[in-house]
Amino acid sequence: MQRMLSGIKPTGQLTLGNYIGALRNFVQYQDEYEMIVFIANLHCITVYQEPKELRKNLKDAVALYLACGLDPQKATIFLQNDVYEHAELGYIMACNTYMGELNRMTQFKDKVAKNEGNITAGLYTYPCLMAADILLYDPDYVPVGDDQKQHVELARDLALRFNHKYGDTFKLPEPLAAKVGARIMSLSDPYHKMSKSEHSDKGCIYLLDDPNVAKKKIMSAVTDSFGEIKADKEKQPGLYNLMEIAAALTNRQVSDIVEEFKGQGYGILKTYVADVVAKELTKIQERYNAIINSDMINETLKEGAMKASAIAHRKLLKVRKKIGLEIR
Ligand code: ATP
Ligand code: LTN
Repeated sequence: MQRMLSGIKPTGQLTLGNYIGALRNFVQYQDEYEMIVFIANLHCITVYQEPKELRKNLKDAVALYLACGLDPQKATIFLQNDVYEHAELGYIMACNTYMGELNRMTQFKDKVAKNEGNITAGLYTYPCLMAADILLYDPDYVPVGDDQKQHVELARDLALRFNHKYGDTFKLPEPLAAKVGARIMSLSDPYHKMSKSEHSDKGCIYLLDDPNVAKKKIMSAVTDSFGEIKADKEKQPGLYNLMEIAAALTNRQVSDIVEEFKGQGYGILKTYVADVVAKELTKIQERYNAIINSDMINETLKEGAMKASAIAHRKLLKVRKKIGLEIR
């Protein structure tokens, strides 16, 4: 069975974008691949997080992973810092990465351009830790959204360089883009992705939003004044985004939804999308409520860390030996 690995960085509450672009696909992949997913808590702190809030977000993220259908019997689910090997290999990767390579990372450049101040060294070397997260497990595929593709490509370059310098050690990972919904857009500004780091809440649906609040957000989503239901992503990005959300959640094609609503008003389409989203959130939240105060979270993380550590430990030993760090 081929192996797949991905991480999610819950610096806030998980969104419908995370669900459609990532989580939901992981649930499908767990039947076809040996799936490893982790909560990238070390990545979260590259930007300051209020500790109490971070703890809540991390716990919610695990509960939501499970509520969305990830099954700890099938997938290995763990917290990044429970497996110490990530930090050590992250450091080793940083020693094999050129500053020029990190300077080219668009995500870092964007953050610097926004000039939010207090940019940390951790944020700069983030891609080295991400490379370690991946290379420790020799995955065949790394499913990520568009924004993370460049980081996976760097991991691949670093693996190649390491193999060349020290002999065959790492498998070269391939990024894998989601089929539908790789980029769900903000409801209030369809030119930007739906994101938890957005300033206004109106454009972003959270998985733990009250379903009625989510419905209202959909009903007031920005569309256009053409007044015609068509699948035109360029000219009618808001409308297209709504149809893409519904298509992803119902396993339909956008063209199929266009056929159904052609000639009708936007309001009717929005009501349909709002109902689809509210139904999905209700289903997820029912399971979340059953999980959040149960032992399932601790058990899942303990079991997951044990399984992941066994793989990561073997790989790190090999790396230490290849570099010449081991003298026993
Ligand atoms: P931020 O929203 O703060 O920029 P993020 O949501 O991209 O962060 P993660 O929580 O690590 O950061 O994202 C987890 C996964 O969800 C990634 O693979 C990411 O590409 C995907 N994802 C995030 N937002 C969207 C979106 N709007 N549409 C589709 N996929 C998304
Ligand atoms: N950088 C990613 C989260 C992440 C990740 C990984 C994804 C950290 N390590 C390894 C895939 C593989 C993000 O911000 N979404």
